[in-house]
Amino acid sequence: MKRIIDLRSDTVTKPSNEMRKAMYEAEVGDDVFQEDPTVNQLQEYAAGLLGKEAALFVSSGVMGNQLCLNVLTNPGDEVICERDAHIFQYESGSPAVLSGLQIMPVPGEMGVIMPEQIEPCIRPVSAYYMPRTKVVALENTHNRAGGTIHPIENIIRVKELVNKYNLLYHLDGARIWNASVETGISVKQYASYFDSISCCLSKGLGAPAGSIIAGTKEFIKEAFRVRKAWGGGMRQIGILAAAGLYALKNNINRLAEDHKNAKNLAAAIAEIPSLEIDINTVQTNIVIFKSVSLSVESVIDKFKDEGILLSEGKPGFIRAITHLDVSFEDIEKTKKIFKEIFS
Ligand code: TLP
Repeated sequence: MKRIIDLRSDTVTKPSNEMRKAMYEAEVGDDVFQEDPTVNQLQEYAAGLLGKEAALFVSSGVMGNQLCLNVLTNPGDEVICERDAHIFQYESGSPAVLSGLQIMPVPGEMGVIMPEQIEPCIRPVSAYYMPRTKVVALENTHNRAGGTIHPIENIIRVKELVNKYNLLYHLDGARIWNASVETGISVKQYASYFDSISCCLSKGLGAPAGSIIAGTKEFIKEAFRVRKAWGGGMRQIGILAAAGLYALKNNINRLAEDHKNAKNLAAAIAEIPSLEIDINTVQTNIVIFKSVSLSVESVIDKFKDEGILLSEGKPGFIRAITHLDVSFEDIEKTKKIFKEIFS
């Protein structure tokens, strides 16, 4: 059978044999009673890694972000985020549906929004006829911007603004591990500026499902309650938590390899005249580019015929993501196919 090189997302990773072994051997209990030892272990380990008082294992990145927003806000509040943020573009309008929130999207540069852009968007407290600004949410790394890393200096400057206006600060850190590995800044430091953080175990880290949210004990206690209300209370879920624990303990540092592979591929794309790529955005494991000669659909189809799967990054753009099931050799083969298709 022809080997498929799946670059559609880092969500497509499959659990390795070692991870499956950890899942098989996991001790389990009823997590709705908070009696699953493996879930409890994962939550404690993740809280320690992120430097937060407590953490909660949730089913997905969307659930993580939405639980955080729900707990931080009241209906009618407003959340400021970058216009291409996942919570605004790809979470099915959940801030409105699940929490009665309105989003104030701010157009950013490489996924970054500056305090100078955010400040004019903050509603005056005296304006009772306006929504109340409650949360500023950042995304790091930024998916739609191409896996870009949010500069720590700007995270700190936005934090100062958040403090000045008594707001709360959320991080969609679905790929915070990638940012940390690339910059050498610990996830603990990244998380330290935020009231809540959501991070995925099922992307580059290779777990089959699950995300972690973290914050104060009080915050997590309320998130635990809301998770149950939303039908997210699971039972002998230690089987999945074991995969998450394995991922956190074994698969973070190797993300550097994915970043090397992405840069290798991006450099080859940059040499093809009919393709446009901003090489500055290729900072971690995502490569976003545009074809001037072919539609997104036909590029995806042509690569599919060659056994290489790509996806649409944002309208008009094609996305390739590297991950632990994509090797150096796979990238070399992909580069060859690029040359053939676009020669
Ligand atoms: N991203 C997926 C798609 O939804 C686009 C992908 O293939 O990249 N935050 C960020 C920054 C994300 O990229 C994603 C998933 C999520 C949250 C949601 O995670 P899941 O899919 O676990 O709900």
